[in-house]
Amino acid sequence: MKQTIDELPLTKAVTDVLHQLGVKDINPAYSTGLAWGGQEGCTTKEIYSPADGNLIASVNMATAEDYEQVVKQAEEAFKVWRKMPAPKRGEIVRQIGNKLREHKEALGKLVSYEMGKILQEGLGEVQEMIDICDFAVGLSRQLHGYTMHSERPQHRMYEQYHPLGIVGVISAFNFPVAVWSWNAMLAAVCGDVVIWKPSEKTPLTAVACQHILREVLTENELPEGIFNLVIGDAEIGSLMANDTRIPLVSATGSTRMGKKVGEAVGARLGKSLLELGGNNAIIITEHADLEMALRAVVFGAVGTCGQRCTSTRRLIIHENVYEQVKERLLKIYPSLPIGHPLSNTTLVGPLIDKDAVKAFQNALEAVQQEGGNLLIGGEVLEGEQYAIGTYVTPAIVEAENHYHMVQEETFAPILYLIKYSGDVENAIELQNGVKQGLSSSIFSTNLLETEAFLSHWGSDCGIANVNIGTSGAEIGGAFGGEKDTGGGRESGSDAWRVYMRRQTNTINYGRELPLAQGIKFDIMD
Ligand code: UN1
Repeated sequence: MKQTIDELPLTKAVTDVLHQLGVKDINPAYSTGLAWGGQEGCTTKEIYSPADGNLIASVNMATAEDYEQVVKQAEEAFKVWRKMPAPKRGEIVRQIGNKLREHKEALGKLVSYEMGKILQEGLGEVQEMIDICDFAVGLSRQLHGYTMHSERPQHRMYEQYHPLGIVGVISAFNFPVAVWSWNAMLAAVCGDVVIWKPSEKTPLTAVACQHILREVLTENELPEGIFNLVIGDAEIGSLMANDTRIPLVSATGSTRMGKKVGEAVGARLGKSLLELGGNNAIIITEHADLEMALRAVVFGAVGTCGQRCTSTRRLIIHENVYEQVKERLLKIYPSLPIGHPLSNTTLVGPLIDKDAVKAFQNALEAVQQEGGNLLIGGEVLEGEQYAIGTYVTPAIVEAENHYHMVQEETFAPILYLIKYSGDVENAIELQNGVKQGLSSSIFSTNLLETEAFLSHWGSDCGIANVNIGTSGAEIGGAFGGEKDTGGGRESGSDAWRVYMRRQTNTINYGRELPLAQGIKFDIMD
């Protein structure tokens, strides 16, 4: 009988997973889909798990020459891929979705072990990949534009969407594979080829995905260069941002990184799709179902150890229920099981690395200096199980919205409690009173409050939810946000349009050549 993860020592389970997913002790710097490559003598980076500090495997880092090889291959592949009918490209994506289903358990475990999110969330991340594949398959039979009526007789107007070319995808450590798939699967059905630069902190899950893709590419006798992977540092990201051969760069990560990418891509008039920092709030009004709200708050604040861009960072609570909410949270937080992310009982895993722990501690120190009141948490756990130094206790701080630290996105489990009085408009003002604009939500059973929150003077975020937390969006909706979040939209709805170029076509099926706007321009000869 097969042993489950609970019966196996956790590290042994991971060894099996690496084997199943084709991750070697040392992995090459790039892949063009079928072949792997990289220069001799390049730098090698060792990847350690934030869960237990063990070396998982190493990767070679790509050089500028490696990058060049990949771009050349991608350019060639685009010429072939764009000619394949979109539903046929969809068929390839369907097969990728099926392979992901086969490898869901293994890839989910690797995501969990390399990134540190708990297994349930690792599996959820792979499920998002499967879901976007399904979405993209259906989309491959649509990719539709409008038709318009011409003012001229016997004329027809319509618009169509054509593939763009190479799409560069720069992804972050916190969703090491799902965000790439949102971009790559849509881009693929749109007829684009993709070059993926994963986070330097989590390249092994990317290597695993590349092996999964490779099976599909081989079975379908597809050429090199459709799905490419380049493992490298910020230098590779900068090459992509400045490269005129890459018409669209999609980048997920910090606002600081996004501004650099956006500036470089903008300077060459390329397109960028930016999905950057969030500073997401949940409003709890006096009409909220508090038990429901609390579940959403805790998942939003401590899920992924506060390292989702949609994590709940601020809780804006009406003064009439403030003490009650605070008391309940102070009861729940000490009971949260913190531990190895692959253990079935854990709800809070580690932070990604010690730098993140430092940032967590620094933020807590700074906010207290500003007047914040640390109610619970903020410790770095010690002892054999936590020896690696990446485990922290999630913190709750009473604070004011204008504090410098509250205005910042600290990628860690810190929840700021902010009190409001009066009506919901005051809460909305606080919610909107930050630079970022990704996700937001309100808990209330009062229609007047919830509709105000959703109105044109309500939440200014890309995502606004009612009686649902800020994190855990489904792939069917467009995902992204306003202001410092970068304005890009990925994933569902009509986000696919950014991966294509738009063309307006006017066709004359008559024997006259009337000009638009009634202009007369008769040539006498
Ligand atoms: C991210 O953190 O970059 O809504 C993406 C969510 C997930 C995606 C988060 N579906 O929390």
